[in-house]
Amino acid sequence: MASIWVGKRGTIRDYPGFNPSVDAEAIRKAIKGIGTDEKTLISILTERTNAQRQLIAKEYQAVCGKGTGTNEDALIEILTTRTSKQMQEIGHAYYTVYKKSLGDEISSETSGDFRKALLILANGRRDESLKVDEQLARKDAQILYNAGEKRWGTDEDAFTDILCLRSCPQLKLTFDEYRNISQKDIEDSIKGELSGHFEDLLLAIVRCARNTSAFLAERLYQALKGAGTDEFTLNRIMVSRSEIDLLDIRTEFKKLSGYSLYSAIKSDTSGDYETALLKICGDD
Ligand SMILES: [Ca+2]
Repeated sequence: MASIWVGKRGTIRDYPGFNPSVDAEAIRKAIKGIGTDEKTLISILTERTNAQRQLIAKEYQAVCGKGTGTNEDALIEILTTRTSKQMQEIGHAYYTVYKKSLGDEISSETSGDFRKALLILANGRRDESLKVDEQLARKDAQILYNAGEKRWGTDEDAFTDILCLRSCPQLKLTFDEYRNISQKDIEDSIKGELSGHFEDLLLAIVRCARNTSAFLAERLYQALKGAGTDEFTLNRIMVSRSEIDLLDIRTEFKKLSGYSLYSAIKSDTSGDYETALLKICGDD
């Protein structure tokens, strides 16, 4: 499948770009707690390397073993780390496979401000230009300040509009301006003003705007640490980022944990599963 988003910081070369079907499937699992049957899934993923297919099959088992219910963390992760163009392609893939629009599915499974923000992200409406506008950053920072810290209660829509629509470089500048105006970090204000999954989503957007690879490294760290392994998260990130920025994620992971992703996977997994993951990881 052709994609303009061929990563230069990936570890796997046999398949270019990202696969919207993989993401559509992961979203489906996140929303419904179940996937399609494994055979259908594997056939969707024929462009994938053998190692990747093994992982996806394993992921399917991990999710199906857990039963139903929306996995908000996975939903948040996918919707905050894909580009607008990718989200549009995921939406098409979702419709092709499930005969339902992604927006309708999200609407039926979520609610309130969380739903409103997810729908903007799912529609791929975030500005993707690399140009930044200092005046706009100051204006948005002031709007965020007025919508939260400065008033009693919170104007949630103001947070949603700015955080879901502005480009990542623009947001970074806005967060700097926000600090000047409020003497507070935007993350602290979000924690103080908002709550629940909506808070989690906006915090994820802030972290991704600052450094998506570091955000995903943190997710991997959480998936691997302690007893047991969150295979759904581990596999999803390894497969979906292997052609995009896994080298950067590896670097961030080492910074965060003090040890390599490779060694963490090696000590947490075994057998064919370990071999498949390590192949995707590349090396130390
Ligand atoms: Ca307030």
